[in-house]
Amino acid sequence: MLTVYTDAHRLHAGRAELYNGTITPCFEKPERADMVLARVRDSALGEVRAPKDHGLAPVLAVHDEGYVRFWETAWQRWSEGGRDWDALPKMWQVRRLRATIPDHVEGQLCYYSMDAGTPLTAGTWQAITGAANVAVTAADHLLSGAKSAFALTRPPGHHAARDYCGGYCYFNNAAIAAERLRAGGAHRVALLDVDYHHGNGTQDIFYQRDDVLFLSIHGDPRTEYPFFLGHADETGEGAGLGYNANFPLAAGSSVDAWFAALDAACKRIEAYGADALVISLGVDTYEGDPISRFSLAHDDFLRIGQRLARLGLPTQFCFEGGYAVEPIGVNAVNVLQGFEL
Ligand code: Q9C
Ligand code: ZN
Repeated sequence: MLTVYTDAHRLHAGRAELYNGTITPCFEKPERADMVLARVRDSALGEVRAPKDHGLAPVLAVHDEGYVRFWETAWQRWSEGGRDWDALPKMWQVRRLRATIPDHVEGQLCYYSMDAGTPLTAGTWQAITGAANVAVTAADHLLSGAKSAFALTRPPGHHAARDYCGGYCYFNNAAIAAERLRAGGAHRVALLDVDYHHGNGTQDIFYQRDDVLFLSIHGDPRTEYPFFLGHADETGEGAGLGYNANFPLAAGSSVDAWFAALDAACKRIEAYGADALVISLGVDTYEGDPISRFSLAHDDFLRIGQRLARLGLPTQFCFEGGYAVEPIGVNAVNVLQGFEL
């Protein structure tokens, strides 16, 4: 399987997030992707290729223009006058506050954010445009006839909606890939999110569409982040009604319950008649993850790949979460190797 990867992700190295009431070192750090890349190489998964530069058009195909332009100049504006530390939002446009975009960079960061876990850093723009290029390059590989591709994207993307960031995500890499596949001729794309957290951003982007079926298996938002989306009764809207499927599982659910949900999701994908599959591949479902509460073991990740392969679809994996850094490479690459068994 081809892996698409760029070192540009290292330029995004946030210092801190607000977690559990304290300012804590970021869980989402460069070592994560470095570990996955090292495992890709050690396991001889296949070629590792740098992305092509596709410019902003594929990003603008799923994100709001003002949102994208904000990120382009945000660090420069934030650091003018000598701030050389990261920015974090600390206020949100909640119910009955006006959705008016402020002029000030800090106000804009608040407007475009959903949490205080997602810092603006000196290299955020380089990293997020790099990750988008990784996702698009992998999608193009499928469009040229490949059976599979691994987009080793960092930072992750699935919490990022059309016009907001959150959950360590800025541009929605998997959504960008799905849109690219659609534009390149795939009539129906299924996008399955197996990260521990609900893919609220991806759901938001495709909620009113029937050409991209979104499915997500995740910790029940009644107790788990992102809290405000990901319930089972969210089934799509308008033309998209019936094309969104959430499989929330209580925190602490068994591995058997998780695989039963995966099986149900796969059956939905089969019934849909997808031409291509995008997997939002988070491995924070691992039993040792520091911020999540499922209990998949190393070998379970092989089983995920095997089950997905049975769908027989051209499949792109986009890397998302996973915060137990030491085993992150084994867990992620096990999915890819299981797929190829
Ligand atoms: N202070 C992914 O796995 N935790 N994101 C709370 C807000 C957020 C996880 C942060 C967890 C996000 C891609
Ligand atoms: Zn996650």
